[in-house]
Amino acid sequence: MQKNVIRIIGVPIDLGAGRRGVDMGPSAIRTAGLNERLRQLGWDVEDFGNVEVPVQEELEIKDKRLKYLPEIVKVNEQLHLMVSEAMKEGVIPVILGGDHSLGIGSLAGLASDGRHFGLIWFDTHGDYNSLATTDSGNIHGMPLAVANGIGAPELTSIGGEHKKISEENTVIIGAREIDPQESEMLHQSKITVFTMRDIDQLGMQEVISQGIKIASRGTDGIHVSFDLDVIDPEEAPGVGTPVLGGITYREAHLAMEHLADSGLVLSMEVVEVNPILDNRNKTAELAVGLICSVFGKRIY
Ligand code: B3U
Ligand code: MN
Ligand code: MN
Repeated sequence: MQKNVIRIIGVPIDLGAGRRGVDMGPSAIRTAGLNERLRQLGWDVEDFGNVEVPVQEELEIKDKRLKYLPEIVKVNEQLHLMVSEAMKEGVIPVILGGDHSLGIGSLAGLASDGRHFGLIWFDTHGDYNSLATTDSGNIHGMPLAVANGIGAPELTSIGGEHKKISEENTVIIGAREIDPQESEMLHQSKITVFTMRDIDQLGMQEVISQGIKIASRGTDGIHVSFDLDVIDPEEAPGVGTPVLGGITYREAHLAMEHLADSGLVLSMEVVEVNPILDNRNKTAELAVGLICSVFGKRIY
């Protein structure tokens, strides 16, 4: 077990998203100084570079209801192997996106070797669509469903036929835009959803405390999947899908600090940073700050 090692894995993919640009996310996050900042916190950082992703201009969409399916399968098979390897070696994978379709591979990698992890999914969206419910055909709207065994078999079978998450230990935080059928599917599951309304009523302090309790009950630790679009576009303009009414910079950091205090974080991904829409790399810098808060940065 190498307890003090963080392994960076970039996934420059935007094939799962409706809009171009989040493929530049890993580069923007690295440019914002991630590796150096983590080293200053005392971590050994090894950067494994990027998973290879084909260029969108060279591809054609074969199925409009599952856009770029074969390519997304290939990328996620790679990512699954890299995350699985990192976990085996006892290092902490930090995955830089890229669109949220990469969650399919990261969760499959985490679930390898029978690992039983809790999941906290920060997102405006439910990411719980499938072929039966998607309007867009964009696979970044599907990873949570896929991880729960719902969706195209090419996707659900990555890393094996089993479900990759335990619904009882899965929590969405910050939801404010869920499609009607997606909402029905989520209600039928045992996934806990804390919407923006819940955060307004209870406060982030209470929501993250409950979230950590749910995600840690009987599990080996917690994976943090952070879609930057959960933060209000005022503070995080550079995201794939900006939606008004998100969590604040301060609420996001508070949540990350509680996760750090829990000592339970196994791994993390930050996704949907879109440098094209960003303001002087502000959103990528915010992403770096959040990762540092999870991995031990203290104000005082
Ligand atoms: N639920 C919609 C929109 C969406 C999901 N994730 C993002 N957007 N970023 C869909 O396309 O499935
Ligand atoms: Mn997402
Ligand atoms: Mn989202």
